[in-house]
Amino acid sequence: MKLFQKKQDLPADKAERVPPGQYLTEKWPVLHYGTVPRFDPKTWDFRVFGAVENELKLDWNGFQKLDQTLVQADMHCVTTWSRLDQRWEGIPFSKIVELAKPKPDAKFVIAHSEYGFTANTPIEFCMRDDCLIALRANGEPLTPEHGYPVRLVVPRLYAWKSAKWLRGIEFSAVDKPGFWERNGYNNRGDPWKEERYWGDGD
Ligand SMILES: Nc1nc2c(c(=O)[nH]1)N[C@H]1C(S)=C(S)[C@@H](COP(=O)(O)O)O[C@H]1N2
Ligand SMILES: [Mo]
Repeated sequence: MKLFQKKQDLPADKAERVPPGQYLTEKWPVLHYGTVPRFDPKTWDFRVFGAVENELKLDWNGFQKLDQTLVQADMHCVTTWSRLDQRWEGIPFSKIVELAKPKPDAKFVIAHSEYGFTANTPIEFCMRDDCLIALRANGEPLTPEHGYPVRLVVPRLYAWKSAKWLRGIEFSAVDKPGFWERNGYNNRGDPWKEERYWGDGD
């Protein structure tokens, strides 16, 4: 098996799942800015805040006890690799919505991760049933490089929105461009529209 496969070399059922300008990879590359944070279950907490009826603050035990789901989804990185059929397990985003009750003016979801990393996403991409806060990937707990203990997964957008080492979710009426969005990446990042960098699709 080649590590990277071009779209024209794939069977039709796979080729149609690869967005324009992307290659398929069998391995799972690691991509992020900065160093991998250490996880301490005693001090870790998860906050849901902003434009919500019920702010939440959960410790590691409380977070793990939330009902979990399994999502199979493709993953597309703006650096042009795509992986098909990742199997994610974790808390469905709808569970966060059910508990926190975003207000009607909440139009954006801001993911907050370790070291102040943030990523902004229009709320409609998080409201789809394939969005979750993952604890496991492909049958195993997330590895430290892939976001342990938890990461956001927004399959419909480029993977930079899928914030690793997630510590909180903010609902917001106003958009707040995140780390990559302030550093040249597109504010929305729909792979099917090739919204890769500033100016694409404007
Ligand atoms: N906290 C944090 N999460 C992050 C990033 C980052 O720099 N910091 N990079 C993103 C980018 S650019 C990509 S492509 C994906 C890659 O996920 P992976 O390393 O699990 O493949 O993580 C995203 N999540
Ligand atoms: Mo990326």
